[in-house]
Amino acid sequence: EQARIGVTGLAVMGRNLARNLARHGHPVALYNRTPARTRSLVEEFGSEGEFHPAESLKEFVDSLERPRRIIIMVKAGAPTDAVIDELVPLLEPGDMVVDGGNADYRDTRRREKALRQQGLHFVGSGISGGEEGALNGPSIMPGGSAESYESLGPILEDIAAKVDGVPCCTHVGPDGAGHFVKMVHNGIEYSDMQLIAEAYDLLRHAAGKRPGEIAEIFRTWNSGRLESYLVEITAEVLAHTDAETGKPFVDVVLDQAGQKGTGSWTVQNALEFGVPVSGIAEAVFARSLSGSAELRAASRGLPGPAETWLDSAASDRFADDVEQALYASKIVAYAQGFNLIQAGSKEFGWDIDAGAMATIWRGGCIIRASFLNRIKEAFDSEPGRPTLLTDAHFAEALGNAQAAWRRVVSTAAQLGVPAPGFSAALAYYDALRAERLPAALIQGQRDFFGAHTYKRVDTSGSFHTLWGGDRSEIPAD
Ligand code: NBP
Repeated sequence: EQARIGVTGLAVMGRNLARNLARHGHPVALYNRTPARTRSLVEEFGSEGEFHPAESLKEFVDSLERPRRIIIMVKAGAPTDAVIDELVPLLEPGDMVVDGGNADYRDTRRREKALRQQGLHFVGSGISGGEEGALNGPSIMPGGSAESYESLGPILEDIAAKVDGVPCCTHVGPDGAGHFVKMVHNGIEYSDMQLIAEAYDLLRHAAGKRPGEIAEIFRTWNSGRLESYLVEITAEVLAHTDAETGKPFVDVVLDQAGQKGTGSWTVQNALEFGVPVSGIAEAVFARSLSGSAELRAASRGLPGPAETWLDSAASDRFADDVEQALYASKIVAYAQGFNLIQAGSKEFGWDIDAGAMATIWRGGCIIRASFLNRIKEAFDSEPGRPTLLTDAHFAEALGNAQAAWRRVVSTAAQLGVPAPGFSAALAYYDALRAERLPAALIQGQRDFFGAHTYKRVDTSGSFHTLWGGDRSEIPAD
C-alpha cells in the first residue's frame, strides 16, 4: 500500500507534523536529507501510525499514491529552493508540493508560478503554533490553487486544531496568499506581545506591583474579554521564580528581545503598500531598541521625571485602566493587521475572506483568543469593512475604554515609563477620528519647497501657489 502524504524535512516541525498525520490515520512517507532523523522518528514513534520511511528522494516519491501530496518542512529560503529543485524532476503533472515553512510570500509566488508551468501544484502554507501545534493541531493557512485544496484540504483540516468543532484551516487564496496571511499573523503576534509587556511594565514601574501580584492580575484578565493564550502564558511566566537565585524569573532574564524577521517583513510590506500598521511597527522597533545594548548603555544617564510612581490610591485603580488600554490597543493592532491583509488581497487579486482568517486563528496558534470570534462577527456583518474599529461592538468598547486608555498613556508619559504600543494605538485611533488632519499643512510645505501641488477642499483639480512670487494660486493640471 502507498502513503497518502509525504513529509520531507524531519526536524522538530516536520517530525511532529508527520506524527500528527499518522495519528490521524494517514499513512505518511518520510524523507530527510540526513537519514538519522528519519530512522529515529520511526524508532521512537513508529507505533503511532503507518510510516513509510525512505532513504532516497526517489524511494520517497515512489512510495506515494498519485497525484502525490508532499509537504516540505525545511529551513526557509535557499534550503527550500534546493529541495524543490531536487524534487521536481521526480514528479508528474498534477502532483502537489506544500511548503509549510515560514517562507516570504514573494518567494512563494515565484515558486508557485515556476511549478505551475510544469503542471504541478505549489501550495505555500503558513503553519502556526510551533512544535506543540504541529503535533497536536496547528493553525494552517494554505495558499495555492483551489483544485489542490480539494485534495489536500480534508487531510490538513483533519490534523488542524479545532475550535467548537471547526478546523483552524481553510483555503486562504491563490499562490502566496497563505504565507502573506501567516506573515501578518506574526506581525499581530509581535504587537499583542508588546502591548502585554507594556501593561506589565506599567503595573510594575508605575503602580509598583510585584511580578507575583501582576501574574494574578493577568490571571483575572484571562477569565474576561482578554482571554487568550498569550495572556495565559504571561501569568505563568510572571509567577515563575528562578530556582538559582529565588528571584522572579522575569528579573533574571536579559531584557533584549530576539526576532526571526517575520515581524519586520510585515512592516516592510505595510510600508510598501502604504498601510499604517503603527502598532506592529512599534512592536518590532521596541524589540530592536531592547537589543541595542550600546545605545541603551550610552543613554542610561539621561534625565527622567521627578515623579516616577503613582500614589497608592491611584495604583489600585490603575490595573482596571490598564486592562481597558490593553483591550483598546489590541483592537487597533488587529484592525491594522487586517487592513494589511485586505491590501495584499486587493493587490494580488487573492479575494481573501478576512472573517475566515479570524476563524482559523482561534486555535492552534500563538494569537489564539476568544476575541477572534468578535472579529469574525464584524466581518460577517460587513465583509469589505474599511476598518474593524467601526464595528458596533468594537466602537462601543473603544468608546468605553478611551478615558482609561488616555489616563494610561498620559501616566506613562508623566512617569517616564515607555509605552510605544499603547501610545501609537491611541494616536492612530485619534487620527482616524479626526475631522481634519495637519496633513493639509504638510501639503502646503511640500508645495512651498518642491511645487508638489495640492488639492482644495472646495473644488476639483490640483493647484500650486507661487510662493516665491506674488503668492497667487495657479491651476497645476
Ligand atoms: P529548521 O528550520 O531548523 O530546518 C531543518 C531541516 O531543514 C532539517 O530537516 C534539515 O535537514 C533541512 N535542510 C536544510 Br537546513 N538544508 C537542506 C537542504 N539543502 N536540503 C534538504 N534539507 C535541508 O527546522 P524546523 O525548526 O523544524 O522548521 C521547519 C520550517 O518550519 C522552517 O521553515 C521554519 O521557519 C518553520 N516553522 C518553524 C516553527 C518552529 O517553531 N520551529 C514554527 C512554525 C514554522 P538535515 O536534517 O539533513 O540537516
